[in-house]
Amino acid sequence: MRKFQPYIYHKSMKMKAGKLLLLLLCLKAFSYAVIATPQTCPAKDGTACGDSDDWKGEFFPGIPKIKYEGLSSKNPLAFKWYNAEEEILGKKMKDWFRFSVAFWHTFRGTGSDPFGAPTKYWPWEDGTNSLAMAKRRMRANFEFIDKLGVDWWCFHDRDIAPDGNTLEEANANLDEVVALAKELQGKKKVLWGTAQLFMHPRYMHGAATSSELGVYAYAAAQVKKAMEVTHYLGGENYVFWGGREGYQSLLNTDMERELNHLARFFEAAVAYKKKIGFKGTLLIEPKPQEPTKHQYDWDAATTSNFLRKYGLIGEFKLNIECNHATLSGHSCHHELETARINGLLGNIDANTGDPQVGWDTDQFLVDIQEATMIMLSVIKNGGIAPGGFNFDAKLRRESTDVEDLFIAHIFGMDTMARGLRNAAKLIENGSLAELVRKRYQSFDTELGALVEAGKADFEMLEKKAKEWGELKVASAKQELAEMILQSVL
Ligand code: XUL
Ligand code: CO
Repeated sequence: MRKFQPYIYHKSMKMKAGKLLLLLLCLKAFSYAVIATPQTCPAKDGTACGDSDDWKGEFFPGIPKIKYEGLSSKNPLAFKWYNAEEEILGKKMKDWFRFSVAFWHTFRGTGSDPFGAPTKYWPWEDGTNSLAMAKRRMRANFEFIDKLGVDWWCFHDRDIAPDGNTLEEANANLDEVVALAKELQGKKKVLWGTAQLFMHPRYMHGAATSSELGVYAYAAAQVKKAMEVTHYLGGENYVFWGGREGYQSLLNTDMERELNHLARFFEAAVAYKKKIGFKGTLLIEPKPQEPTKHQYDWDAATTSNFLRKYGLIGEFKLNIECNHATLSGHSCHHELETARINGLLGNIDANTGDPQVGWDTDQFLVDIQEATMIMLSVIKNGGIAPGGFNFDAKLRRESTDVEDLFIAHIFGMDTMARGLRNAAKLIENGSLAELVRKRYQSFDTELGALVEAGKADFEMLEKKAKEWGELKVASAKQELAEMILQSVL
C-alpha cells in the first residue's frame, strides 16, 4: 500500500504536469504566433492581420504631461535640466534642440535581435502590420510626443504604413496613414521623412547603387512618393540614408559606375524637390558600414567630397548620427565640426554606441561630456534649424515597460539640456576660447595675415625662417583644456 499509493500520486502528478507543460507550450506557441507575425502582412488581408483601429481611451494612461521640475526632483517622469521655455544664450531651449521622436524605434522597435525574438509587447499592438494597426500606432505616436512635450517626429515610409503587393498598393496604404497623420498632427511637425530602401529583398544590392536598373527605378519611385508625403505633412527636411548603397566585395563591383548612379539619383531628387515646391533641406546621413561592409557615405568628409565632386554641395546638408560617427572611427564632435566648417551641418541623429560593442547599438546619448561637446558645435553653428535633434535611439532589448519609452527620452533630453547649459558656461567663461586663440596668435601678425590670404610664397617664408632661426614651439596645453572642460560638467 505504502509503496503503491505514492506511485498513484506520482502518476497523477505526472499527468497533471504533462497537461500543464502542453498548455504552456501551446501558450508559448500562441505568443510566438502573435509576436512573430512577419512584418509583410498584406494590408488587404484584414482577417489574418489586425483590422481594427478602435483603440479606446489613452495609450499611455497614468503617464502625465512631462514637466520641468528642476534638480530637486526625484520624479523619473519629469525633466531636471530641460526647461523648454528657458532662454540660454538668447534662445529658448526648445529652439536650440527641436527634439524629435523617431517613429521606427519608438513604435516599430520590438526588441528582437539576430539571436532572439521580440521582447516588447506594447498593449496597443496586435502583432500585425495591417493598415488598421498602422493607424492605431499613429494615434499612439501623437499622444506620446504630446505627453513628452516634443514638437517633432521623423518617419520612414514603411514604418508608418504597410508595404503593398504593388507600388500602387503601397502608395495607397501610405496615403491613408498620412491622411490620418495630417489630421492628428495639429501643431506637431515632421522634422524629416525618408524612404526605407534597405529592408525589402529587392534592395539587396543597394537602391540607387544597385546593379539592376529596375531596382534603381523602383527606389526612385519610392523616394518620389516619400518626398511628396513629407512635403504634404509640412516636413522641414528629407533624409537619405544609404543603408545598402555600398558593397560587400570590390571584385564584383563597379564602384565608379555605382557612385555616378548615386549622384544621378540625388540630382533627380533635387529636381523633383523643386518641381513639387518642397522647400525643406535634403540631408545625407553618413555611416561607414552596416548593413554593407562598405557604405559610400562613409563619414562627413567623404560625403562632402562626393557632393563637391558632383556639383551637389549647395543642394544638400548632412544629418550627423553620433553612433555612425564612432563606427567610422571619429567622435561625434569631430563629425559635427567637419560638417559645420563645410557649411553642411543640417541635423543630428542623437544617439550613441557602446564602447565595448562594435556595432550600431542606437542607444540614448547620456554622456554629459559628449553632450557638452556636441552643443559647443551647435552653438558655434548658430543653432541647427531647420534641422533638429532626432532621437534615432531605442530602448535596450531588456527594457520592456511602456514607461521606459518616456524615461529614455526624458533622460536623453535632459542630457542634451545639460550639455547646452555646460557649453554656455564654457563660452561665457571664455578661458577655452582664449586658450585656442593664444595657440594661433603667431598668425595674428602681418606675415600670418599674408599666409592666410594666400599671399606668402615659399621664398618669402624661407627668408623669415632663416631670420628667426630655431624656434621655441609653444605647449598645446591639452590637459589644461580638458581641465577647463571638466570644470563646467
Ligand atoms: C540607420 C539609421 C537610419 C536613418 C534613417 O543606422 O540611422 O535609421 O536615420 O534611415
Ligand atoms: Co539615423
